[in-house]
Amino acid sequence: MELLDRIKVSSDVKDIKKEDIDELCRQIRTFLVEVVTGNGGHLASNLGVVELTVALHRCLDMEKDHIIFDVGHQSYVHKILTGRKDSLATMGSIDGLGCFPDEEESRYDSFNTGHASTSVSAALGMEKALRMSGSDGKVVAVLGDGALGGGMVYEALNNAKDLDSDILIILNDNEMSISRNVGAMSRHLSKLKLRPSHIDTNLRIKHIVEKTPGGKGFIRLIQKTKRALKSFVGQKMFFEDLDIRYLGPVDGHDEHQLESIIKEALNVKGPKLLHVVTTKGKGYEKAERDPVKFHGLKNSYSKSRRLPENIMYNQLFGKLLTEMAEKDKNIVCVCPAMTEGSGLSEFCKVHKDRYFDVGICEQHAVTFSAGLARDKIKPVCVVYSSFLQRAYDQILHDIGLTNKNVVLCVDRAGVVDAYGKTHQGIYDIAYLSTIPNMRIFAPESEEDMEKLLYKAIYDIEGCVAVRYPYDQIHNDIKNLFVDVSEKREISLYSKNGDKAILCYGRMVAVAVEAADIAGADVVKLTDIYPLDYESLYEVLGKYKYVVSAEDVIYNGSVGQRLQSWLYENNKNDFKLICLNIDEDCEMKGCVEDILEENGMSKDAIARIIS
Ligand SMILES: Cc1ncc(C[n+]2csc(CCOP(=O)(O)OP(=O)(O)O)c2C)c(N)n1
Repeated sequence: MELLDRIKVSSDVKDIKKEDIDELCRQIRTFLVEVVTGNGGHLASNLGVVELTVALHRCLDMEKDHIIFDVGHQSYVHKILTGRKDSLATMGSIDGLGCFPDEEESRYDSFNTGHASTSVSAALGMEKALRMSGSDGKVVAVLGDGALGGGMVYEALNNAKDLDSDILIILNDNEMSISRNVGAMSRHLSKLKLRPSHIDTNLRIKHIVEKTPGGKGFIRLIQKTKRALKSFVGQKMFFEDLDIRYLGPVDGHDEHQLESIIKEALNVKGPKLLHVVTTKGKGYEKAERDPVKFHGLKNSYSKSRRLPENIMYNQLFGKLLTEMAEKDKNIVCVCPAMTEGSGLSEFCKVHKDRYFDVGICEQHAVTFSAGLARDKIKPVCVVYSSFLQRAYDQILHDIGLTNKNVVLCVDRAGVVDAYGKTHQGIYDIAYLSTIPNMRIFAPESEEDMEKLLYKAIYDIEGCVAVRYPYDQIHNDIKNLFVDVSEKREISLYSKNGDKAILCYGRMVAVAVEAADIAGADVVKLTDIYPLDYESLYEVLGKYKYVVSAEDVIYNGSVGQRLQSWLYENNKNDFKLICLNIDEDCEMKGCVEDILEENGMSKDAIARIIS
C-alpha cells in the first residue's frame, strides 16, 4: 500500500501523480475491505465513493473548503484521506473513531451527520456563514439518491437560488437506499441516466463562452432557448426548473473525468448538482452482488451475547405481524426505508400490496399512517427510535390530537451499539410521553411482544407506541416473573429482598443479574406510559430502596415521573434512585460500554442497590 501510506493529510492526495490515481483507488478499496470486513461498519456505500472522494480531495482545499456527507456513513474514505487511516480499525470502539463524521474528531469533518437528508440545508447555511465572514471557501454536499428522497432536501433546493448560493451538490446515484431505492425521484434519475450527459452543453461551452466578451448574454440566450425547447419536446428537468444547474450524469468510477468536471463545476456561479453514477459495493464482488447485506456489517466491538436459541426483538415482531396480517386484511405496514433492519423482509414479500416502503421519509410515513387509520385500516408504522424524532410534530398533530388508531413500532429503542450519539434511541419515551392520548408499551419476552402487539392493534382505541431494543429476547428469564397486577402491567421476580430494581425492556435481563448479585427483587413493567401510579405504589411501597434502571434519558422516564408523583402525593416510604442515560455521555462503544459508562452494568446496579 505504498501510495496510500504516503497520504498523511488531505493535501498529500494532490501530490499523487495522475497516472497513479487508479492504483491509489485500488489500494483504498483493498484497505476498506480488509478493515470493514474484520471490524464491521458500512462497507458497500464506501466502496462506491472511492473515486468521488479522491477527486473531491484533489479539487478542494480542505483548509478552507467544506464537504458535508449526507448521513455520513460513506465518509470512511474521507477519514482515510484526512489522517485517520491507521485508526480506522478502531471505529465503533469506546476509544476509537466514530462511524460518522464528527467535528470533534477531526477539523476536516465539517458537519456532524448520521440522519439522512440534512446535507443541502447545512451546506447552504455554512456557505452563507463563510461569505459573511469574508471567506471564499467552497461548500460541497455529497448526497445519496436514497437521501434525496427525504423532504428536507426539497426545502433546501427550494431555497438555494434565493440564497444566492454557489454550493455544489454531488448526487451519488447507485439506485440503492439500504434496499433498492423507491419513489418518483428515483424513477426521474433513471430517465436522466438514459439521456446524453449534460456536461458538454451545460458546462464546457458555458465555461468557454463566459470568458469571451458578451458571453454571459449569449449563455442566457442559450439557456432560454434550451428551456423553451425542453418544454416544447416535453422533457422536464426537475433540478433546472428549481434553478439548480444540472450536470451529468457522469461515471462515478472514472476519477480523472470526475476531477476535471468537479474543478469546472466549482467555478460555475449559482447552485449546481452533479449527477454521479456509482455502483454500491464497487470492486468487491460479494458486496456488488449483495449490497443490502454489505450496507452495514456488525461491529466486532459489540459484546452483546447472542445465543442461537434466542430471537431478536425485530425478527419476532416481523414474524408476528406477518402472521397477524395473514388473518386480518386490514393490517398494513408502513416503513421508511428500513425493511431488512426492521425485520420486515418476510412481510414485504408475503403481503406486498399491504407493505409501504415510503423511502427515507419518517414524517410522511407517520402522516400517511394517520391518513390510513381514518377508515378501518390498521396501520403499523415501523421506525427506528432515533429517526422517529424528526416526525415529532406529525405524531402530535396528525395522530395524537385526534387519537388516531396508529401503532408506532419503535425499533432500536434504548442504547445502540457503535453508531454514537446520532443513533441512540434514548429520547423516545421523553418525546412520546408528551403526545396527547399516547400509550407506550415495552415488551420484554416473546409472550409480551405477542400480547402487546395484539393489544395495541385491537384493544386500544387510539395511538400506541410499542418500543423494543436491537437485542435478543432472553428466554432464560421468562419464567422468573409472576404477575402482580391483574392487567399484566407489573410483574415481579422476588428474592424476598427489601430493595427492588424497577425496569422494563432490555434492562430487565441486566436487572435480574444485578438482583441475583445483590439479593434484590426485580419489578418489571410493560405499560410504561401512562403509569398506573397507584398499582405501582402498592407493589413498591413495601421496599426500603428502589432503583429504577432505564436506558433512556431522565426526562420523561418512568423513574422521573414516579419521583414527581411520590413527591406530589407526599409518599416517602421508600427511597427512589433513578439510573438513566446521561445526555452528556459520549455514547461511544457498544451497548455494554454505554451502560457501564452510565452506571448501569449489572455490577454497577448491584453495587448501588446493595
Ligand atoms: C432519517 C434517517 N432515516 C433512516 C436512516 C438509515 N439509513 C442510513 S443509510 C440509509 C440509506 C441511504 O441511501 P443513500 O443516501 O442512497 O446512500 P447509499 O448508502 O446508497 O450510498 C438509510 C435509510 C438514516 N440514517 N436517517
